[in-house]
Amino acid sequence: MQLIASLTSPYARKIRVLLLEKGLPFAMIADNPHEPDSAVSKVNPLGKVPALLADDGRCWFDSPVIAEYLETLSASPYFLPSDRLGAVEVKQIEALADGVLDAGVLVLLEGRRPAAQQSEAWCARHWGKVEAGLAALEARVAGREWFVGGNITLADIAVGCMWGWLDFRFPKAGVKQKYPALATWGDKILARPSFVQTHPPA
Ligand SMILES: N[C@@H](CCC(=O)N[C@@H](CS)C(=O)NCC(=O)O)C(=O)O
Repeated sequence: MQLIASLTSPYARKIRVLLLEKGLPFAMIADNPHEPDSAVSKVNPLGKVPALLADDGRCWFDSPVIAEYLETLSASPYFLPSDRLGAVEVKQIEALADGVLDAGVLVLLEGRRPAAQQSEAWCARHWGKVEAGLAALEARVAGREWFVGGNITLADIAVGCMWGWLDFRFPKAGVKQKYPALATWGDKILARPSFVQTHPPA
């Protein structure tokens, strides 16, 4: 398998963590999706990382789809519960974590536009989604070891990648102080070898 990914993408990190946790061998093709001639634009019409080139020649994107695809391979441990409702619950948390990222990415990119073109209202609107998502995740994880059930699932991996990315891109936002249950939980998941190995470069 080949994974087209950037080293800083939290969506790609989700897949790299899953591959490592499952012990599935893969070749990483480091790519910059923002370059016009990016490798990913040749296989994903949306031009976004990650994209997975499977051994049977198929190409999968985006990260929630790749995560589900990996569950179809005979590679334990599995990160979606076998009961379908439990799996939907996990996917709901994944969607929330990814949605926090989507909003955070919009704020990050807005901040890279020329100062005169930036909109404070736009940033406030999308940062509001980040805060609302974090508040919901804080309430969910308080007093729990894992987000769904008694074992690590895709929900935990998705939230862990989102939490690590916020610290990477918005270290001064104060989210660790504001969301202490998430912070304690985050310290634990980010210490797993699969997360340590995929830490974004400085
Ligand atoms: N929903 C997608 C989001 C992927 C995404 O936004 N990736 C970013 C990198 S973090 C990207 O490739 N951006 C390039 C672009 O938007 O052109 C997923 O979960 O895979």
